[in-house]
Amino acid sequence: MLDGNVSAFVSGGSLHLKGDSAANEITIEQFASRTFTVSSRDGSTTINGQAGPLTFTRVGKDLNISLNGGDDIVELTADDSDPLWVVNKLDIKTGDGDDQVLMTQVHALRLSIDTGSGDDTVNIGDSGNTTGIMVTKEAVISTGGGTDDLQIANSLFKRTLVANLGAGGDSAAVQNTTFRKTSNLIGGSGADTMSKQGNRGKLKYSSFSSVSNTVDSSPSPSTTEANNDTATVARSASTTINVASNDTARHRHDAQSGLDCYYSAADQRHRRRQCQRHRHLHQ
Ligand SMILES: [Ca+2]
Ligand SMILES: [Ca+2]
Ligand SMILES: [Ca+2]
Repeated sequence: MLDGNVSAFVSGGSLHLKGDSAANEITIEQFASRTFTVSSRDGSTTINGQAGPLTFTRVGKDLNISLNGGDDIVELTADDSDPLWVVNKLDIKTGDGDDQVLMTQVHALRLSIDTGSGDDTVNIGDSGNTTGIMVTKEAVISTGGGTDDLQIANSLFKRTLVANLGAGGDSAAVQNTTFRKTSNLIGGSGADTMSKQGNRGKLKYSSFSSVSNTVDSSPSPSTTEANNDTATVARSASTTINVASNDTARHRHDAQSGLDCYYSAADQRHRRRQCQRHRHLHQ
């Protein structure tokens, strides 16, 4: 099958999700304590050979996600009033390919994200539109080679975060996030850019060629073509996005004017559902 299969099983109290070499796209939600529901994000990725969603109970330890090659997408999402809790370690490896790791309203004891090679995106806190993650102990993020984009917003790291963007001309944006212990953001080789705004605590950064004290909330109009691009428009911002057939466009929710979002056909099914949840949340 084009978008492959993710095998899922609980072992020793941990939920393991293992992708194949195809572009696996999954969403993980939690509707009861220690229980995770895994669904296909694109309608074609299967879970244990089934269309899904599938629910796994008694997950008292780790959430262990390894998606292997292909342009994978994994999203962990919940509502403000009821965050998604990982009792022990949230461990995500997305391997080769241009991957996306998306998180909103997540709590974890420990965090490890490794997106491997390729032009990867890690977006925690939906570009500042929602709460991101609270990590009680150590957090490590590595985006490896390729032109990566790391966004962290509205999050709390009770101990250290070490984030390394690896080789390539990467970008990072950190906003409204608290670091209780001295944390490190490392640009690595290549011409990397960083923007930061509204953070608390100590965040050291190194190997960035450009640092801004403002997270750009009104990006200039962008044109995305040819590759598997991702364009993100901040809240209340106005822009024009030209979306080619294989791209993902996301126009952000505007809390003042009400719901205003549209998405490319590639993941329209899931995105429409998420918009409805946001609408409900803000009413
Ligand atoms: Ca894969
Ligand atoms: Ca990758
Ligand atoms: Ca990189």
